[in-house]
Amino acid sequence: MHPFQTDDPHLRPIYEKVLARERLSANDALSLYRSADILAIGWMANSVRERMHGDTTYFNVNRHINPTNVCVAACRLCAFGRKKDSPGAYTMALAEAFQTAASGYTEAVTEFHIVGGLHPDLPFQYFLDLISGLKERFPQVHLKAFTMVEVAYLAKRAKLSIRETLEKLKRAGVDSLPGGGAEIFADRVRHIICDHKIDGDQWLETARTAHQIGLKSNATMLYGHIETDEDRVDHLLKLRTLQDETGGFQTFIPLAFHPDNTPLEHLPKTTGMLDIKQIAVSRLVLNNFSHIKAYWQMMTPKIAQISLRFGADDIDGTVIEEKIYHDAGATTPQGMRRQELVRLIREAGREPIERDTLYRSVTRTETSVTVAV
Ligand code: V47
Repeated sequence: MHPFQTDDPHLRPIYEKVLARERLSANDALSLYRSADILAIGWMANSVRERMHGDTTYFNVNRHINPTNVCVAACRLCAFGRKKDSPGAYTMALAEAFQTAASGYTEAVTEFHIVGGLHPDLPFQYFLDLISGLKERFPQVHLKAFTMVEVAYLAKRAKLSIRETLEKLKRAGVDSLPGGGAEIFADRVRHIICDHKIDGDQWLETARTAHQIGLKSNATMLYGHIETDEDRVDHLLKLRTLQDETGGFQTFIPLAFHPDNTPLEHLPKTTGMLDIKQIAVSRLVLNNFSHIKAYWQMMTPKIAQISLRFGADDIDGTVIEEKIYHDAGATTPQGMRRQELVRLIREAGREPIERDTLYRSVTRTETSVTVAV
């Protein structure tokens, strides 16, 4: 590796810390956000990434299922949710959800990623039946289902505690939780972009409870709207603190805000510089997270590929049918073939490793799939 170089005096002390494997402070994180020396920041993030994973880059073969877009919340950040009787509102009957899961299904699929709106009428039993029905039909597929926001809403509607709700979901077959709904924890921002959601502390508390009962989860941060650098740093440090306590987060996924078709449509889109810097800052600040994911659907395959040399070690999966970003104007394909993901990773000079949701490597022979335990 070539030597570290920078003209930015604020980055030197951060470099010393990175070399010594010391944790970065809030001020260090702010200096990273405020520096334009993307190559120096990327050098540091890449060195941490290679220290942790070498050239290994993870991807998986997954399918997204969004059982309903009906949502009582009316978050300004969202183009996906609909009121119950609005045009375009849909709710899948259970049979339809099972059919969606089966369409395009091959033995290669190892994960269903299941998230949806906060439906005012669907009973908790619908979600339990959805999960147990999927488990029965696809027993080898990992069910990564329901964000902390959905779990908290289901608990409220079923008049159960968060713990009881999570326990019932786990018993029905939920294997882990995705990282959505975290947005930005700062109240000031949340009031504007997602006023109807649980607050940041409730999101963190729900994640804590999930981890305590043995469910792993991911974590996300939505950036590139009205948040400040300080808000982003606050968000990252809150996640780092909870991770110290539970160790239950697997992957951090920074999500770039897509404004089209949302009430915040007037905001500009994120730039390549910010997208790449966000990946690098995440890798450097979240030293207790094993994985940083460059979600190609959100970043575009081209930026996600470059991110693999700026701190990211995961590029997500085949997805098959993405709705949340495409309703908000994403122009990426709705799914990507396995070979195409492999090519993106190889051309970045990295080694593709297919993983399951728990980061165990998946090896394939022509007729069978084996997950190493
Ligand atoms: O929580 C919604 C975001 C999230 C918009 O855990 C938007 O592996 C940008 O969490 N522009 C859902 N973002 C997606 C998500 C996710 C995706 C991939 C993998 C994983 C994982 C999780 O999408 C929401 C919200 O933060 N979102 N609307 C929008 N207009």
